[in-house]
Amino acid sequence: MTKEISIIGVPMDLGQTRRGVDMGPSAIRYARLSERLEKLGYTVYDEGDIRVGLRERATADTETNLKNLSAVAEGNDKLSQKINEITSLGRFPLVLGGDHSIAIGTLAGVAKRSENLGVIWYDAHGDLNTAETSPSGNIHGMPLAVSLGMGHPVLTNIGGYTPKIKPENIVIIGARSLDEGERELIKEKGIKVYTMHEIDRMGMTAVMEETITYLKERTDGVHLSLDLDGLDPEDAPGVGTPVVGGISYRESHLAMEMLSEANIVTSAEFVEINPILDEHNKTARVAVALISSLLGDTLL
Ligand code: B3U
Ligand code: MN
Ligand code: MN
Repeated sequence: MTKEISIIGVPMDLGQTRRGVDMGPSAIRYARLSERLEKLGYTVYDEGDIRVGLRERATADTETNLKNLSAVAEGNDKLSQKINEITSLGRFPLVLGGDHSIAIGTLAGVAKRSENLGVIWYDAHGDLNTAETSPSGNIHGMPLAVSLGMGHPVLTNIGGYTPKIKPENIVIIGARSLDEGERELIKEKGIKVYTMHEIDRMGMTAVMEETITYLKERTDGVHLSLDLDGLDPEDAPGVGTPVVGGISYRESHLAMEMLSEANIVTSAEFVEINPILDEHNKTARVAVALISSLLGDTLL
């Protein structure tokens, strides 16, 4: 893996309705991300934050039920351009959220250089809703569907092409809150999912071994999209939509360490940290610890 990392903050809170998730990038930087990565031998370029527009006055787009559609699209467009600059320099893009709607821009950027991009979606949710199936109109519940080419064209066409990824190149890990439309889509498209049931039953070691083998066979790069609500709220309380019964801190570390050993991850994002809902920046510190493990920190 390249020893050059670019950090991009995306203070986006328009993909959902709770305030505070826009402070995620600051909280992660405050938890000493750059210092940790420099200690691991990386050259770190902090690219600062992408400028995100303002919350729109109307609660939802009048013709769809999508909240803050143009501002979310605009922020993601800027993000995808920034990612293109970074990958063209051969650096590893590390994106800090912000709510999960920013995966639309990250994937638009990273998938441009990849015929067969793999995606690990580490999340309590599927984020596979469209305007038609969404119970909330919140775009942070839609980025995986958008990246598959499903959803409003203003979102699916970000980066100037669609789709970004193929359903068979996705692995969802940690799911335990899926809407009806998402379940149907998972079955229809044959998306690989390890719910909490499989994690309990097989153990995280086997889940990650299978995931790594599966993605190695069919992809030419892997994007890790890690929503902190994939973890149990005991370990990561600072998230907007906590769901009980999640992945533990230890299991998450193991998953990151196994990905590091396999050396398959080519870009990553850590999202949904809400410092207002957090306890003394615990969730941001967890994110920094997981990022370090992903990027090669070993205990010895
Ligand atoms: N699936 C629900 C809830 C949700 C999705 N992502 C989060 N919450 N964080 C929705 O609104 O689409
Ligand atoms: Mn998510
Ligand atoms: Mn989630």
